[in-house]
Amino acid sequence: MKFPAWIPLAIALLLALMGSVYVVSEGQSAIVLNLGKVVRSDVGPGLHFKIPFVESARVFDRRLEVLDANPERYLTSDKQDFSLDFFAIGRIADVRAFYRATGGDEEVAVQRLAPIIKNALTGEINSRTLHLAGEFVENNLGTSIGADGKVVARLIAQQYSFEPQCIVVPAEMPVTFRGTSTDAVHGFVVGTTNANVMLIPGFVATFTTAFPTVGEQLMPCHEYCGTGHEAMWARVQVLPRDEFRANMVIPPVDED
Ligand SMILES: [Cu+2]
Repeated sequence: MKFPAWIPLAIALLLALMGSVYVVSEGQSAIVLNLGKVVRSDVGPGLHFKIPFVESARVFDRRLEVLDANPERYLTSDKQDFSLDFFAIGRIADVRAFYRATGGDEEVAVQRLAPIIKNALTGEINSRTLHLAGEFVENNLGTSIGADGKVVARLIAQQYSFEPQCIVVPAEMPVTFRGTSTDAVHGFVVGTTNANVMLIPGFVATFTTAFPTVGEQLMPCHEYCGTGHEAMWARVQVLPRDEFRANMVIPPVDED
């Protein structure tokens, strides 16, 4: 008996009609759900099959996407008015985890991520009481080595000086600066490094840099902050690593 040629064609057509075929393009990744449960993930580009009716496929873009937040007016705890605007770039690293966390809805992901990013950016702190308790009390200023071995330099800017006046750092090691202002907006640059930040009341500015060479660098305020601005500067003393360790008199600070 001869097998009619139209039968396989008809079956293929039927399967396609029943939704058993799905396509994943370049830059995308898919998961297959069986009655709502993830049964296959990380399905790469190509033509794929699934069980009709029971299984469904969700395709996600894995390319970089931009999260653009709307500018928001922001009042710090000491009633300074700022407008905060930011964007973030990211992509879905784990499609299965993304689906579990958001139900596959990118809008949900944005709603969850935006406040986390915003909090990290604002790092709110009360500039009127920061000298009384917490990270920026006087004996916590300057350089310290944390329990994790990382070097942190904390400073405060105020009209018209930096506290401390001299920051001692080790050469050839990452140093994280954490600074804030108690009054006006100040700025600071460190000598010839790429360190250049604004110190704004109510916010903690933080950056990490390294000093390749031993020696002294000037750290002037570079944002006009009032009549005494010209005289507002501090120094960064870069010591050889061993000498720095030997000179550390400030006890390690507990981060909490
Ligand atoms: Cu200034």
